[in-house]
Amino acid sequence: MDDMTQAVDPSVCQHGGVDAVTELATKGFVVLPGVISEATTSKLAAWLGSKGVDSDSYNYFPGHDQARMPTSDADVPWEILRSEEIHQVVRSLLGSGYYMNSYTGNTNTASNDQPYHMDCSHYHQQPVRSLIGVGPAFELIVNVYLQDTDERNGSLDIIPGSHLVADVDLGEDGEVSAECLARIHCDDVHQRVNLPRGGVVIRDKRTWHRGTVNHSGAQRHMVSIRYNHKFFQSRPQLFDANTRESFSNVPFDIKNIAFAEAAAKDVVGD
Ligand SMILES: O=C(O)CCC(=O)C(=O)O
Repeated sequence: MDDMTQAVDPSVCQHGGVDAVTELATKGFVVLPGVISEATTSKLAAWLGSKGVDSDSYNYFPGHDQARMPTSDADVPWEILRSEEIHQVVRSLLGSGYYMNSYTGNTNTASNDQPYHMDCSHYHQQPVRSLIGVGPAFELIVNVYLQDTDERNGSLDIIPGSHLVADVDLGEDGEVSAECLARIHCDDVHQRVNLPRGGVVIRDKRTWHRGTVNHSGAQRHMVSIRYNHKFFQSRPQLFDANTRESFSNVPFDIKNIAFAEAAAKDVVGD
């Protein structure tokens, strides 16, 4: 019932003439330029730059590092968490009752491209996928660039439509085999996502992608927030107690948000 009352007509999710929901469902990602203000992006970039990265928590190569995001009311980027442009799209794919299951950042100073990878596995094993396909989207990642981002400083590289490829071999860490990449003519179809600061990429977590080398000599910051379908198991996301009121009007379910005094915090998402 709540799915019906909160349903969004996908056709209203237009962004610069692009039907965002169709793009996300068919290509596995959608690009929404100019969503988040300069005030928010520069404040958050400065905050992340002042904290340093969790260099024990890198993805594939040092320099593709996880960054802790602010959890205090004054520093949480509420504009990103509440953005109706973002949530219209997320709601259209995941329905009502979805929630934020990871709240983190990626700081890139890398001198290597990551391998193309999936951030998760498919729901079904290969024999079942070959019968009924890959199934529905259940996890979406919202990435926000906090500075102008392109080939110079490590923009994302994504393979359109790859979330729907049922016949995929993944390594231990989700890396896609060379044979699978060749089969879909990766060199011809891959796409660099270059965007001015404040641009948003919403991607199905299954879409093959990689972080790329940063030649700029400066840190490249990117927000990475994961929203999950309500059927997916949640895990606690810890914020400072002073955010309790601000969380009362976010457009997603807060069943897994936990509030704690600042001293007790120790979580990094993925
Ligand atoms: O930080 C980056 O450039 C990309 C990070 C990413 O997408 C990943 O680690 O899966």
